[in-house]
Amino acid sequence: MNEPLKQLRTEFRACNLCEAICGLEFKIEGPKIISIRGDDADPFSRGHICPKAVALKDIHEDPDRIRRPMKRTGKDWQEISWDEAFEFAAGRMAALVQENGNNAVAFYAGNPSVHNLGHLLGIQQLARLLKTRSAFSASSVDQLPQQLTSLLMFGHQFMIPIPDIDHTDYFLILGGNPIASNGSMMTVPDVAKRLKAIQTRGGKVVVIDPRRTETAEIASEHHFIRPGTDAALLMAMLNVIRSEGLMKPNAALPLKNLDQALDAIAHITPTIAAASTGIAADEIKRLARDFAGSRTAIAYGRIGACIQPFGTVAQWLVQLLNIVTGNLDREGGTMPTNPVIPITGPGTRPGHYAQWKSRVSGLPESGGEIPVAALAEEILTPGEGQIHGLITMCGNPVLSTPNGRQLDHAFESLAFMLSIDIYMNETTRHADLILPPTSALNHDHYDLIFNAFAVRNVTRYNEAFWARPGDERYDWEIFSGIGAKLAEKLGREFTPMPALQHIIGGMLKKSGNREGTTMESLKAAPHGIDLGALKPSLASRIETADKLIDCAPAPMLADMQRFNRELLDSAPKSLHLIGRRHVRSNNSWMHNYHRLVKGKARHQLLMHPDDLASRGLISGQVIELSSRIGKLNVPVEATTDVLPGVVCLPHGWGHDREGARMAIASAHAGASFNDISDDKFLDAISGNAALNAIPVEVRAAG
Ligand SMILES: Nc1nc2c(c(=O)[nH]1)N[C@H]1C(S)=C(S)[C@@H](COP(=O)(O)OP(=O)(O)OC[C@H]3O[C@@H](n4cnc5c(=O)[nH]c(N)nc54)[C@H](O)[C@@H]3O)O[C@H]1N2
Ligand SMILES: Nc1nc2c(c(=O)[nH]1)N[C@H]1C(S)=C(S)[C@@H](COP(=O)(O)OP(=O)(O)OC[C@H]3O[C@@H](n4cnc5c(=O)[nH]c(N)nc54)[C@H](O)[C@@H]3O)O[C@H]1N2
Ligand code: SF4
Ligand SMILES: [Mo]
Repeated sequence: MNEPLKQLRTEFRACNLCEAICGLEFKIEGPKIISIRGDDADPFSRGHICPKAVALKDIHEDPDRIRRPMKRTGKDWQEISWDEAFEFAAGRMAALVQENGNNAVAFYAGNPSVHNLGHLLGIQQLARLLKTRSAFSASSVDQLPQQLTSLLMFGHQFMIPIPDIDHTDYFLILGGNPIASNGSMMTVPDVAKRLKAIQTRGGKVVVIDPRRTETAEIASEHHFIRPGTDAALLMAMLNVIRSEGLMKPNAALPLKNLDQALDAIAHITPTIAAASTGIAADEIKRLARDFAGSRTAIAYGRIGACIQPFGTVAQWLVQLLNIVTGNLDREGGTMPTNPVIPITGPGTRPGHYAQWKSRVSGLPESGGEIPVAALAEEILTPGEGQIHGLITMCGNPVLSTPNGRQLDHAFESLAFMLSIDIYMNETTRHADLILPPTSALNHDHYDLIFNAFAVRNVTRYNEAFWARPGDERYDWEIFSGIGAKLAEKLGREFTPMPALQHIIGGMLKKSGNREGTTMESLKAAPHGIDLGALKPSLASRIETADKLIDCAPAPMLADMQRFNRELLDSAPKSLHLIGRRHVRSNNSWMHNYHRLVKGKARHQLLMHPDDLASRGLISGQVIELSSRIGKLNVPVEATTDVLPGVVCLPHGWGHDREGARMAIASAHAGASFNDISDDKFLDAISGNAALNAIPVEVRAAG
C-alpha cells in the first residue's frame, strides 16, 4: 500500500532561471515533479522563491519543448538522429569556413547559457575551434558597459564591485528594479527583505528611475529622471561632493588620474544637470550630500544605466562616486567577491577592447565580441568577411536585440543556421537545424558566474535529478559531438569535454580547494555553502599594467565631447521609450506556461495621462508606436507612474511570428519592443545597444 510513497524523494537545487540562484526543494516521484518550494535550509536564499520557480516543472514537461534534432525540409521539419545532425552541422559549417574563411561562421550566445555551465563551457570550446571574429552575445544588449568599465579601471572585465547590500546605510539604485528582476550583476536572493533591512536599521534606499517601479514603491525616496541622462546627474553629484570638500577616498586604494577625471566633468553643475535630468538642482545637491555623508553607501547602476546612449560613461561615474566617497572596496560599500573558483586573477581572461573593429560599422570588439547591434549588417553586407553561417545558442535575438525585423530578414538570407535551443521560436524558426539539449533538471548545476557576482561568498553543486533519456543529449555532449566532426573536417585540434563534475572538481583543485571546498564537500551540502560576507580585497587584486585604478580611462574622457554636444544641447523634443520587467516573465522565452501568463495582459504601453490627452488618445485604446526603425500597434494604459514624455513597454513579447511552435505564448502574443529599437542607436564607447531612451512617437492606430 505504501509502495508509491517509497519512491517519493526530496531533492535540492539552485534555480537556474534568474541571477538570484534561489535554493529550491523539489518533491519527486519517479519521473514526476510533485512540488517545488523555497528551500528554508539554503543559507543564502533562506526559503525565498518567486512565481517563476514553479514553472521549472512546466518547462520540464512542456509538450512544445524540443527533445530531438529537428532538420528543416522546406517549410516542414523532420526529426533526425544525433549522429546525422552532428554530421550535417559540421559538414555545412566546415564548407563555409573552407570557402569563405573563419569569420564567415558567426555565433550568438544568449542569456540562459550563463545559467548552464555545460553550455557556457561548450560555447568556449566551440569558439576556440571556430577561431571566428564574428562572435556575438547578449552581453552587448546588457552589461557590456559594466564589464568594459571594470576592464578599463581595474584591469579585468569581471572585476565587478558588488553591492554589500546587507551592511550598507545608503543604497542608490540607478536604472534597476530588483523587486521585479530579483537583482542583476548582484546575485541577491530575497532582495525585498534585504532592502527592507536597510531601512529598518535606519538607512535609505534611493531609486532613480523614469518610472515609479515596484522597487521605487518600497524605497525611501524615488526621483523621476529623464531617460538617458544619468551621467549628468552623477557628474553634478560628484561636483557637489568635490566643491563642498566631502571627498574622502579610501586611502588603501591605489588611484591614479582622479583629478583629471573630476576636471573633465567639472562644468556639469547641479543647475545644468537639472535641465537635462528633470531633477531639481537642490535635490541633486541633497542627494550628493546624503550619499557622501552616509557612514557607508553604494551607488549601483543597472539595465537603465547600461542599455542607454551613455551607458559606459554612466557606469564609470558610478564607480567614481563610490571611489570619492570611500565606498569602493569597503564593507557596506561595494567589493569584488572572492569565489572558490575565481573568474579573475591568474589564468582567467581579463579581456581587451578595440583591438579590432567590426567590418561594416567599425564597432569596437570587447573581449573578442562584436556588439550584437552589428549582427544583421554583417550578414546582409556583401564583401570579404561577410557572415554566411550562424549558430545561435540559448538566444532569441529576433526578440531580444535591436531591429528584430531586420534580423528576421538577415537570418533568411544565411547559407546555414544552427540553433542550439529547446524551442522553435521567433529566432530558431529560421534555422536549418535545431539541436535541443536535455532539460535543465537532467543535468548537474554549478553557478560559476553568479557565485562570483553574489552579495555574499557562496558556493554549491547540485546533481541532476535524473540521468538524461537515452535519445536526448546534454549541452556539452552536443558541443563535443559537433566539435569532433568539425575538427576532423577542418584538420584542427579538438579535445572532447569531460563531464561537469570532473571539470568543477579540477577547477577547485587548481584554486587550492579553498575554504576546504572540494567536489565531495559540495556534494555533501546540497543546500549550498555560505562562506561569509564580502571583504575588501580590491587593492591587492587590481590587474591594470601599473596596478593602479585608472579613474580617467581615455575612452570615457573622449566621450565627454559627445556628452556635451548631444545630452546638454538637446531638450527633449519627442517621447522617449523605456523598458520594464515583470516578476512573472523572463526576457522572451518564458511565456509558454499558463501559470505565468494567466490574468491581465502585461504587455501594454504605459503613458502619462497628460501625454495621452495632448494627443487626443484614451487609456485602453490601441495606439501606433513608431521610431526611426518601424512601428507597432499596442494597447496603451494611462498612469502617473511614468514621467511625462516617457512611454514604457516590456521587451520579449511579439509571439505572433509565423513558424514558431509555442502554443501558449502565441495565444498571448503582445508586440515586440525590439521591432522598433534602433540598431544604430548605441552607447558610443562599447557599442552596447541603447534600448532605453529611444525617441518615439505615439498616435491613434489605423
Ligand atoms: N528592449 C529591450 N531588449 C532587451 C532587454 C531590455 O531590457 N529591453 N534586455 C536585454 C537583456 S538584459 C538580455 S540578457 C537579453 C536576452 O537575450 P537572449 O538571451 O537572446 O534572449 P532570451 O529571451 O533570454 O532567450 C533565451 C533563449 O534560450 C532558450 N533556452 C532556454 N533555456 C535553455 C537551455 O537550457 N538550453 C538552451 N540551449 N536554450 C535554452 C530559449 O528557448 C530562448 O530561445 O535581452 C535583451 N533585450
Ligand atoms: N522577472 C524577470 N527577472 C529578470 C529578467 C526578466 O526578464 N524578468 N531578466 C533578467 C536579466 S537578463 C537581467 S539583465 C536583469 C535586469 O535587472 P534590472 O536592471 O533590475 O532590470 P529592469 O527591471 O529592466 O530595471 C531597469 C530599470 O531601469 C529603468 N530605466 C530605463 N531607462 C532608464 C534611464 O535612462 N535611467 C534610469 N535611471 N533608469 C532607467 C526602467 O524603468 C527599469 O525600472 O533582470 C533579470 N531578471
Ligand atoms: S527569484 Fe530567480 S532564482 Fe529565485 S526562484 Fe525566482 S526565478 Fe528562480
Ligand atoms: Mo540580461
